[in-house]
Amino acid sequence: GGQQLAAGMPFNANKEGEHGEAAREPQPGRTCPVPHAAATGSTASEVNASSKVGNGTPPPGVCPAGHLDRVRADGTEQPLTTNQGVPVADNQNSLKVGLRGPTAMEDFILREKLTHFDHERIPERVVHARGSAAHGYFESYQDLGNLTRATPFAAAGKRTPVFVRFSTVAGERGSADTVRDVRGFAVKFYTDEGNWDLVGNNMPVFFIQDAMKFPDLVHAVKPEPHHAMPQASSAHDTFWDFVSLMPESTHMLMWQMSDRAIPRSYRTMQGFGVHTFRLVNAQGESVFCKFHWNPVGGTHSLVWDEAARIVGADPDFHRRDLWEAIEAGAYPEWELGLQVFTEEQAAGFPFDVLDPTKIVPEELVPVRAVGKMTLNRNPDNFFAETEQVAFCTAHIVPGIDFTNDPLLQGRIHSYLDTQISRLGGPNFHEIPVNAPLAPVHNNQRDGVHRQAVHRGRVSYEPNSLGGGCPFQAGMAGFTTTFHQHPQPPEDKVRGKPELFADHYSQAHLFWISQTPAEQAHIVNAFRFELTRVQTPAVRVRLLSMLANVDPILVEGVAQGLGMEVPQPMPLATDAPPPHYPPSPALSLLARPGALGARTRKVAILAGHGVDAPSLKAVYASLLAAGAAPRVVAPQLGQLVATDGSRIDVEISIDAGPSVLYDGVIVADGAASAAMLSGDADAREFVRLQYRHCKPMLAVGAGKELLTAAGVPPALLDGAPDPALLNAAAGALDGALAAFQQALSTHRDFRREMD
Ligand code: HDD
Repeated sequence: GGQQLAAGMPFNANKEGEHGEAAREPQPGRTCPVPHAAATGSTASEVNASSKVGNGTPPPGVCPAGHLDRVRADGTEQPLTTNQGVPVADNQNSLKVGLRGPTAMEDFILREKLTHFDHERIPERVVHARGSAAHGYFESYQDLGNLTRATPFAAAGKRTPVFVRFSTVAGERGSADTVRDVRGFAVKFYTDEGNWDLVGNNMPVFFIQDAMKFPDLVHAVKPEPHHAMPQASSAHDTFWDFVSLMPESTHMLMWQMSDRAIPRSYRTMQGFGVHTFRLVNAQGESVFCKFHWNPVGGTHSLVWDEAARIVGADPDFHRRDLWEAIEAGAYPEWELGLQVFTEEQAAGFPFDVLDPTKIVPEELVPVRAVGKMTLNRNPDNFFAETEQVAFCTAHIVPGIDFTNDPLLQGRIHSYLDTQISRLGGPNFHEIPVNAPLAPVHNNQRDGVHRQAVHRGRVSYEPNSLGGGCPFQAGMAGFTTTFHQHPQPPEDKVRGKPELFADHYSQAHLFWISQTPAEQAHIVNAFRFELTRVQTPAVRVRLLSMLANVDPILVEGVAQGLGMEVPQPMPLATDAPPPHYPPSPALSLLARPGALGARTRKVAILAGHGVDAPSLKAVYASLLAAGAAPRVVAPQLGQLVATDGSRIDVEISIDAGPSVLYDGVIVADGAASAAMLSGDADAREFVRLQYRHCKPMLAVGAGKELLTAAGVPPALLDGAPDPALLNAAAGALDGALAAFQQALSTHRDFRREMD
């Protein structure tokens, strides 16, 4: 069966034991012992599969989230109290006038408890309500002082604590993780000179060019207002009605209909700052910059059928993946890449760098890796940290500056503003997870739930009674002041620059940069979404937009809808469109990553009469490679092997269906194979693994299940599918190596294109 954690070892050494959770071993004399699988010897199925990966040893250096220590609460061995600290002797019964009488008004204990409970919820985020977060640090590879004076880049090896929240956009707080959607990728750097929030997405462009359209976009994509459907989905009329009237959204739609919108994991998606920003050095010199987060684990996605099934099988799929990887010590990592270019270079580009619907192709400006972010500590409390964290694009630090991108300009207002209703007032910066590590001194005062206790009678500036303090940072030799980059003044105007009107060239660039399998997925996604659209005219209009992107794309989509390709939508500009050569970096397959087999979930399907030695060898080999194997069988309990030994089943097929695994190994043993072949759920399991292009390995007799599931026998016998393997139990080594190799590339779409 599964390996268990050494008793008493915390899951993650970056996070000390918690009341009721990580107190793995009851201390002598404890009055509230906590049961735990490892400590109590309960079945392996209660232990997270991924707890088998890594040992949770933290890297040296920054202790993430150490600044939250002062507010961490721990009830271990403490008596229950009211919020006023008054001991509570009876937490079961309200105070009544006689055993069968009414409750006394004076029962302040009951009333306090109910009142607090009644107000437990706060408004969810107006977008990006569903999310998961973790602590970690950013480490700079070098001193970037020539480009920026921002302190995270001040020296090679310098570490800056971060808190990162990933999210979907459209769904409500409790919606499923694997829906087709853009993912938020928001990073809060607690820098020496204040908090810097890089509030990005997993796609480098956006739907709209001007913040003026953001409320319209969100109203269109959110559930329709009359019946509040559909949840967490863009596949409905109002979304496609809006975007089909907004040709500037075309490029983003290509990304959103691609596999980027159904990532395998938060750990395997890129992040982008989207806008062009500025870097400013200590001399006040500035360059333009685009921010990229590249996952060390590579970019991997789900396939649509799988994503849709995971919504049911595990709505917390991404949340769980992130949590488990960190608990297991397999810390997710991203390299920060910069595309740096000058204002003069930008003037020569065939697009406007202030237009957030455009990328700067990597062929034009290479991405330079400047540091690495590591997430190595899960939050202690979801509400206190993940829910209350407030990211604001306005939060920049000396060395980073805005540009005039009209979408960014609107965001600078919106994020700060929204927190005031979401978090209940203007003091949200005092909530521990939001509070900067840098000291805060100013004359802002009061407001709901003010925490700071300001001393003295001076709360204005200039003052002489307070010695002029706090003084402007530019005075007294302070160099840490924030300089706005100078811009020449122009007349006020509502409008857009001419280059913003090229809506299709980069959509075409994206299309021609995809592999055939990725192109097929894009066509299918458009078909799916537009089939859900009830209004034919909206479909026609959207097709007329796609007709400007690529003929093969629009024909594929039209065919799936049973429609003719309409006339292309009139262009918004007469200027000849720029021509872009394909950009291989835009394909997900360009980044297989360095994860190898680590943290990949592998099902080992087995039944009674399984061959124990080869199953154990497979299990040990996967564990050694850092993968997370699980023995999956038709039902829980123990399997009796051919040699009479017993093997723990870790999860049943119905509780751990195929879509939750990155690959499958069917164990050897004639009786086991026969049992599984006769089981409809087992057949469906391998059929889906096959269809979802996942690595499969049949050991010895296990091949029978693959055949019974309909895997073409010709493919099984030496045909060229490197992810479809079978091997005799005695000759496993080569097959296991090939299986792990296949795991590292995640899935093989050639099977799908066959
Ligand atoms: Fe936004 C949340 C990313 C355009 C207004 N946005 C939010 C979050 C992310 C993004 C990741 C969640 C942060 C978290 O985890 O708490 N948003 C983007 C990106 C955009 C973008 C990459 C385009 C490049 N957003 C955008 C515009 C506006 C907003 C144009 C308004 C003018 N976004 C908001 C918001 C939210 C938000 C309403 C909701 C909750 C919050 O801010 O804190 O203010």
